[in-house]
Amino acid sequence: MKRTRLGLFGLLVVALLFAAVEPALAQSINERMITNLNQSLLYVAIPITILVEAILIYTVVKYRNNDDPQPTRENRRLEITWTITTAIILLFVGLASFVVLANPYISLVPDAAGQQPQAQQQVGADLLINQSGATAPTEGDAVEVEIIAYQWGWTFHYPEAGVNSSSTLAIPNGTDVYLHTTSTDVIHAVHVPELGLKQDSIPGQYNTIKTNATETGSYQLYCAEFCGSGHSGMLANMTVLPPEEYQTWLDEQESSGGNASAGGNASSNSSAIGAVSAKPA
Ligand SMILES: [Cu+2]
Repeated sequence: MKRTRLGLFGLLVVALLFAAVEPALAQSINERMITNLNQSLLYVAIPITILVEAILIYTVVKYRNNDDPQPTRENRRLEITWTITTAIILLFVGLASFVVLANPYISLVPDAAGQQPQAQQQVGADLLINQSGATAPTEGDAVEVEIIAYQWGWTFHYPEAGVNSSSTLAIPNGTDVYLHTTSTDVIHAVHVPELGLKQDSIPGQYNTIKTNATETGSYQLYCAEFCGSGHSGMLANMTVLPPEEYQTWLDEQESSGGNASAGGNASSNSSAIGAVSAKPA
């Protein structure tokens, strides 16, 4: 049975090595973490699948003409081996998942009082530090956007600039962005699959997504919660711009008097449909 044990440990080592390999570039920190975790779990699952199927096929073929099958006798070493191996694998899966799930980019937990999203407090704290310290606010400062969902469209509100946009959610790349979402009627959900973003928009409360987009480009924003007959048209364009272009965009919205009434309906949102696909600039 020594060979079996060596084989099992060999497979485990190979799986963990694969898991340590850095995967391809992702468009955001959120997306990279999710993809990393998926790949890590896959690299663990594939060797296990192959091992189990191989033993199954081997057993079926070898004993296919056995009219008098005998039960397996106790084998303590084999039992200890598979118990420890399984424990290591489960620990790896549990720890890897926990590290990702507990990360603020994946699940931002509101504070205990439930009054204010933790993100807003963090941003507030950052601003205080910047104001009291010698350093002026930089381009690295976090950006906050309020995403208001309604039947059937979106309003993207930029509180610092006092700007509203209905068809485009623009953010700068390489910057922490907090998206606080709520709804004015029924439950909707913000979903940008290519950036690994998803959060429910619920009337009467704010849910916050923290993200940091690494690649510039245009991405499709969907409503991911069925919300009535206009649900399928509830789309918008999420654009990740270099910080200077983002500032220009914001100034343009400001000067053109970008406000909630500017095309805040389903038909104007549908104009974004053709314009969006992942095209890194
Ligand atoms: Cu919706």
